[in-house]
Amino acid sequence: MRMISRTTTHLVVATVAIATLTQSASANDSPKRAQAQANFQAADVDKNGQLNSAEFKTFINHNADHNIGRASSVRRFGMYTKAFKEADANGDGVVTKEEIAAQAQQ
Ligand SMILES: [Ca+2]
Ligand SMILES: [Ca+2]
Repeated sequence: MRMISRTTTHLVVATVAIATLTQSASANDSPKRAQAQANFQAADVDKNGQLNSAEFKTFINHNADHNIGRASSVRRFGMYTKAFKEADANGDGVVTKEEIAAQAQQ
């Protein structure tokens, strides 16, 4: 009887620990996503909702400042053009929010 109650206690503790971990992971993720959106707005100088290559470079630099995704590596190695081509999924020369969101989910 005593064994059973101890096992149950352990299970409850483990479940709470997992729930806490999951919550903190999403809590960390959400402000970064909000920051990335703010960076997109700030980088989109002409406010057309899309980033051309110059605006995209600004976007990467803002993201690197906030340690978002691979931006700091892109900035360190100066790989803006490569990153821009990767983000521009349909190759029309501008990067939309949707294209960035799709890339972030990969
Ligand atoms: Ca723009
Ligand atoms: Ca595009």
